[in-house]
Amino acid sequence: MDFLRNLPDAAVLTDREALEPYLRDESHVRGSLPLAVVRPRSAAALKELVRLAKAEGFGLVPRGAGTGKAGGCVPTARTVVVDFSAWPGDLRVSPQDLCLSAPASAPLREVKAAAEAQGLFYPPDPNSWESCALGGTLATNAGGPNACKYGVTRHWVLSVEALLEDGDLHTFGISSLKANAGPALGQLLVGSEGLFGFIVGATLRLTPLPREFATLLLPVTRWEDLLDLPGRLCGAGYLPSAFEFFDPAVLAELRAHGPEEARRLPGEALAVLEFDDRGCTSEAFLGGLMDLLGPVAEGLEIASSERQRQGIWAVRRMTSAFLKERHPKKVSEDIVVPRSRLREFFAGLERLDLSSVSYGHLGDGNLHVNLLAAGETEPALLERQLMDLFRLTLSLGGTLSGEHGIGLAKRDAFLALSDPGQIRALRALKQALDPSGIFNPGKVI
Ligand code: 2HG
Ligand code: ZN
Repeated sequence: MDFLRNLPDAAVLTDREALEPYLRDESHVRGSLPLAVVRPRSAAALKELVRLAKAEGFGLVPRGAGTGKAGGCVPTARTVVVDFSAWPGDLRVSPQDLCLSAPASAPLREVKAAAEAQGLFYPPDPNSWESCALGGTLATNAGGPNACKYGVTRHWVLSVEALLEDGDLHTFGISSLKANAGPALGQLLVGSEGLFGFIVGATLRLTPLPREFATLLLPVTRWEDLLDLPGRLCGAGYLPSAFEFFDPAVLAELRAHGPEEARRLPGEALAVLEFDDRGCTSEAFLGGLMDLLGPVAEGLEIASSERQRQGIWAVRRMTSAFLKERHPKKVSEDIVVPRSRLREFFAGLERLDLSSVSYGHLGDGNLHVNLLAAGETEPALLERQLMDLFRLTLSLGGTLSGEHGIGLAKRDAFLALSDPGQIRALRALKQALDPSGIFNPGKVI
């Protein structure tokens, strides 16, 4: 790649062997071999990259730690991958402003730990939280179990610094929750999957660290009995910090082939609920909760030690990798339906011509519907099955993705099923903010 030879402050990789790992993320999508991978270390490197991309007609694909689930960071044809792992910057916590600033390269694990060291909490907790980079979570607007109470990444972003098509870095937002001088342009970049520019750093909102947890295992014999619970709990004034579930098929598989902790899990189906409000372990709180949950549960268990709590979470956290290992070609979805429509959703799913298993974030309606036999299903049929699943989801006021994004994996369905006005608006924004089409071409739209 001759034209990248004089790029300042950047490592440039062009060996096929070095490029191979960039062809994939954690989705089932595979990319095309990029022209090169660049690891920029300064604004000057980015400025020159943007200039070259326009002059030579190649696209730029942003990459954090490659843990995405929708193919947002896999290269399309004639692109250079911009790997932000060497992007410089300090991680700084400001307890007085209840915020933290960090570069895109910061591991999310370190972001969360830095907040905790000051008695503060950064809630977004995607399953990859121990291995992903902050930049990727910003680009994809990552979620996780805690979204049930705390929302997703965008709800914790105060400001972003981003590379725009002029080749310069620009900052949107300030270190305060109140910033109302014009529309929140930074929010347009969060979750944009790099369509309008690349986020290189951010200032994140923090909140006091919860220190009291009630973690409950709620087994049921008829798993549909779980489906009204998220709505009923919220209606009664209880907001869990997480409300996860395993349907009977996932639970049976975990119990039969999972780790030691999974073998002891009770019930035919199971929910894991966690509360983190002050007082959530008091008799008064738990008593009220039992009145609500008791009639549904077949023997509720409350984790009695931090060790037991961590054991429960370890099982939940390994479920995605565990299923992937057992069904390497499975396709996993990330749909959302409103809490109040969960029962209708699963009744509708049963009527569809597809065989699926589900687990995930029941408390906010974000369901990981998995088609385990996708590898053996004829591609046209698989596509039809996924479209049926998406149509059912949309008919109930839901959406195609709650936390993983659209990327390449869901682009065609997104284009086919979205309101045409939404797609027109997105295309107009793309044209205005990236007229040369250099940022993450071929993704989302
Ligand atoms: C989870 O909740 C992750 O475990 C991954 O979002 C889900 O693999 C998946 O589809
Ligand atoms: Zn998830």
